[in-house]
Amino acid sequence: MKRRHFLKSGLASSTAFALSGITALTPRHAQAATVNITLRAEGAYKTLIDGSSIFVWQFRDMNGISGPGALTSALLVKEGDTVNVTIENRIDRPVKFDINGVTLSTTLSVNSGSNRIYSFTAPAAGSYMYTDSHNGELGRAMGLAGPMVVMPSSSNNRLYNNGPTFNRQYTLFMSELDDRLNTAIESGSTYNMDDYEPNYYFANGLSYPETTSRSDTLISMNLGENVAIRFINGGAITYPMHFHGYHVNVATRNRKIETRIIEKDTVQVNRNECVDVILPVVQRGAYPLHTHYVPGVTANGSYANGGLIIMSAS
Ligand SMILES: [Cu+2]
Repeated sequence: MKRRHFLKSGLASSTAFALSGITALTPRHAQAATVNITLRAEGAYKTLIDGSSIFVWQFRDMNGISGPGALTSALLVKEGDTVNVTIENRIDRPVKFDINGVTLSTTLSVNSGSNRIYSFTAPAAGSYMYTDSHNGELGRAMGLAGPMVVMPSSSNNRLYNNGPTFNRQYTLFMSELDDRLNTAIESGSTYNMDDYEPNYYFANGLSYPETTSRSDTLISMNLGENVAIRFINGGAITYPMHFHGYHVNVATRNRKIETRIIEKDTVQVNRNECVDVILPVVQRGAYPLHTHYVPGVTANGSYANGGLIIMSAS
């Protein structure tokens, strides 16, 4: 039987995740020149929207500073900061901490059961993603990735120095999982990424309607504001993010400034890509924002779940 064609009937009730989020990521050490962070790479069980419990990998912030939504970690720094990230590897194979666009103090991996410090100077302001580059796509599919937001040195309401201003900002880390992969890894088996066909989808680790119960995945805005939304593709598929009710301007793609500003209602976020947009709030009301990839708004075939959030303007 083709299990992907088996549709569950009815909507499962919302399941609460244990971790609280941070609205618009308050800078963690606004004045500090040195930021020390410890992330533990570990296996954990994630309760999904339909009640199933799935083995995942995650980077967990050992200082207890969780990311937005249900993410267990997120880095928020200011450009120029000295950042020391200690990786404690507690999964069953090596991991290598990496940030696309950032040169780290070492390119060595961390063996299972060991720790290693990766240091860097916080780069130019923008949205980044940290990953495990040792396990590559499989590592990301299992959950070893997270957002890093670098704020400009001179401002707390611009995407970068002299860049577009915003009244509020949201970080939306998009990801998904294929539970067959997770089950295979849990049992010590292997999985061919060619067979990867995800069946659960997340914004900040949450599946709709969970996204409506967290302040950092329920986009709340006021008429006349400009809202910055940072899309970070932490998965292994593309995310065409579709807005109802509004058009947005793409400001940057992987920190590269978009020179031709075009109003869009769908923004393609490719694999390994971070896309920052500015949304001018031109009308009041509540509108969905979701991936246009249809399975992306389901949970194991059940609609409406997954990567769907609500924007609400008053
Ligand atoms: Cu739609």
